[in-house]
Amino acid sequence: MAPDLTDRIRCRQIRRKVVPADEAARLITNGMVVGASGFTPAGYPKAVPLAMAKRVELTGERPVIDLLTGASVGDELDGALVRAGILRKRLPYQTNTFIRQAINDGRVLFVDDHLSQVSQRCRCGHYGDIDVALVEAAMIDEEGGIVPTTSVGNSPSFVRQAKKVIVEINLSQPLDLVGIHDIYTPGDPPDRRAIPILSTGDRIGSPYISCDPDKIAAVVVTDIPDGVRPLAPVDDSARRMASHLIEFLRHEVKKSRLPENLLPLQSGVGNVANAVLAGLLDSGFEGMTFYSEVIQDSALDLLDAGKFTVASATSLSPSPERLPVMYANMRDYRGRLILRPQEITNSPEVIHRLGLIAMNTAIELDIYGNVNSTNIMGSTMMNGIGGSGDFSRNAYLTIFFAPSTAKGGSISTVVPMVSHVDHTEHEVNIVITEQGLADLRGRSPRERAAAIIENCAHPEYRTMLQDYFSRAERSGGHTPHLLKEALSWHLRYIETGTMRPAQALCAVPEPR
Ligand code: 0RQ
Repeated sequence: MAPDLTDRIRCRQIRRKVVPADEAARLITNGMVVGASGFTPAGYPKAVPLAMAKRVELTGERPVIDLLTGASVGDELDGALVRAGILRKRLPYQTNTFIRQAINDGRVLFVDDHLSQVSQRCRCGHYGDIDVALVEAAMIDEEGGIVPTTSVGNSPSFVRQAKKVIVEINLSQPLDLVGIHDIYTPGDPPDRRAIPILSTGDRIGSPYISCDPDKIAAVVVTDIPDGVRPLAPVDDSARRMASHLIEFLRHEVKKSRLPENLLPLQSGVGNVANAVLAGLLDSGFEGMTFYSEVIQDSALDLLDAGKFTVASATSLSPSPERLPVMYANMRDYRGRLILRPQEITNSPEVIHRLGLIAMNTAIELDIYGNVNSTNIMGSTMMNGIGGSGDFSRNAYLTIFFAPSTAKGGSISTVVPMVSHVDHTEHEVNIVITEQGLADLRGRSPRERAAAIIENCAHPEYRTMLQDYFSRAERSGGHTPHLLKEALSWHLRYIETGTMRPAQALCAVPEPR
């Protein structure tokens, strides 16, 4: 029996546009630019992309498109389109194994833009015209207002700019999501005004995305759940990083550089970020707020425990076990949980005004505090810069975490010179590994190197790094380096699969 859609699609005119997914998929044709909802496998369209991939299988007809989203999306979108050979270009962030492979093979072009900037660039035509906005919704109201589901991302601007809109009403997403969103679109230069957010919980917009009903070309009904990702259990390394963080925050409060309830916190995405945030539960800090991008399990725990009084983000991306629990509590979160467009959560203006404590994870960091968040060995794309640049450049305090080694200890994440740079020494204030914390504020490059090597490097690599630094220091310069050797640090891993035998090579002085 067909579901009763009266409470999900309240506009009668739009209810008549419900079609099967394959019919909606036919509206997306070769050469189109598609702007889709979705942010960290939450709130992305599922039925239409699956139908597009199916059409390739059945007919051999293969439209090739450019796909813009909020951030990473689930396999029903990225995975299905890549496997079907439909994607030409993709931005701005991804975490799917198939698309990552295609990007690194050169089969898909990837644009690694800052997440805060995508909406503006879309409105100002930097990506060309948006042909179709494909957005997942919990509900469409009487006037055609689209209520998103578990993420907002760039959807308001995609809907505004697109020639036509396809909506997926997802019945697996609870109607209790209605009222959680706060949709606000800033003006563009030269008519931009201040974004009026003065504290984490301020609501400045409407609970839906405005859309002319005539622009909605099709509505598809589905119940495929968000393909959220499991989170690794909190391990000893993460516990140690969290305890270094908490000790540091307590010290800053004591010195009156932070208020007792801290400043609004931002936390990155992934296992490390989630695990470190978990440490705040028993830290004794109360009355904290969370002004971030993504809400994962630990942020929900802090909200449930009342440690966070309010949490603002653009996406709800808990682990699969936590998803039904979050849905069940959604009504209770109203008033304490706000989902905003990513150009607002990641707005440099708001991040700077609120004075965030930004906490993100690095792939590697160098002895001077430059951070690589994106490219393994300087060339293989992992996920993308995401929002880390938006937060790190504009926060009150910028903190980067990394376990001191990767791949079972065979790689030191502290290196002489990062193989790719996303965040520079100029914005990185604090680095934390399980070994310890280096406070880089007010420190010269030579002072930074000494602190990072001493406090953060793994003991197995510390001597190598000290040896490198002392020889580089003797060769002079403001930021002393032995260029050939700094690069060969990475090359040795490629050649031998481990950095450990590098000890001998390190002893060879750099020709001057
Ligand atoms: O790979 O699982 O195959 O071993 O990288 O590493 O330790 O599980 O860490 O899940 O927290 O992700 C930086 C990628 C960390 C993420 C990054 C390998 C490691 C493992 C993942 P395996 P972990 P996490 C706002 C903030 C950029 C965007 C961002 C990220 C895999 O945090 O994408 O910050 N950040 N956004 O083994 C080789 C090294 C390595 C390495 C780690 N030095 N060399 N492999 N790995 N270091 C949110 C958004 O923007 C949406």
